[in-house]
Amino acid sequence: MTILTQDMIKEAAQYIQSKSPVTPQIGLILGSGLGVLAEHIEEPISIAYQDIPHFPQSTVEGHAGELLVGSLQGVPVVLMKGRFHMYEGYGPELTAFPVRVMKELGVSKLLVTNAAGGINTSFAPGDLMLISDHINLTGKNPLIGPNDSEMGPRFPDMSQAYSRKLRDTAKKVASEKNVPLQEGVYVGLLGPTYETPAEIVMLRTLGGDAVGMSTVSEVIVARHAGIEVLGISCISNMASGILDQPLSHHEVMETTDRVREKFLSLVLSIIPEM
Ligand code: R1P
Repeated sequence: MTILTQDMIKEAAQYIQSKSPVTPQIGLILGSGLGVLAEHIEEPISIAYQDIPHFPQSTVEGHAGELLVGSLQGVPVVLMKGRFHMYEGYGPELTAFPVRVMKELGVSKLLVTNAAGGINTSFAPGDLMLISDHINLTGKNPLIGPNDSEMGPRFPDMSQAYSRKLRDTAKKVASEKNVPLQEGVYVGLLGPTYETPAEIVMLRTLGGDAVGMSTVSEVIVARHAGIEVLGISCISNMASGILDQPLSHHEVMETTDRVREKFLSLVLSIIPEM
């Protein structure tokens, strides 16, 4: 476990502030293959993760390892083109370190996105799913260890981990833009293996609609820090055992590329309404 101190958070934030004068209101984390949104940032300042003090490095295809500060539809934002996963060898607190830095930069709302396998058999690859809630089955929690009460409470409330208000806004925008939007529960696992068919049956029985290997740590830290969260999954494939075909990250990337216009249309319209 890495103990992340206020000093480390401040050092990272100060480095970013030294590159850009923008005070971001919204933070965005772009999942596998969903980095296309970064192309729409106005007057972007791009910072490589490797240059930011204490930031981990992105090692997964489809995660560029680049932080952008600028504005989206006129709203000041900080955007992560690529995230960190525990299967890369990082502890949960490190995967969520950027959320702490976002808070220090002034962020009050977070939009998390990910590529996820569809567990709900009424879903289809290419669907977008509003995350209504999550089940953390990683066996890890980024808040393990001493609690710094200046950062947040020892026992954070998770009863509305994904803000109902922001979900209502997303649903309203999706209907105005005629973008079909599923809604469901995201199950976070450790990875990096995809699930077995038996595991998918179990996850469906537990109430999961989509499954992935990210997001839950980021959302836990965001809620600890008092940041409101909106989450959108791109159903990149049907989970194991539903279709008679093997799963691959290649397919995940292909699907996220195919839905890019729909994803962009939805997210770009949601941002000014958040
Ligand atoms: C597997 O194909 C990868 O895609 C998803 C899974 O979590 C895993 O990392 O990536 P994101 O959750 O980062 O979108």
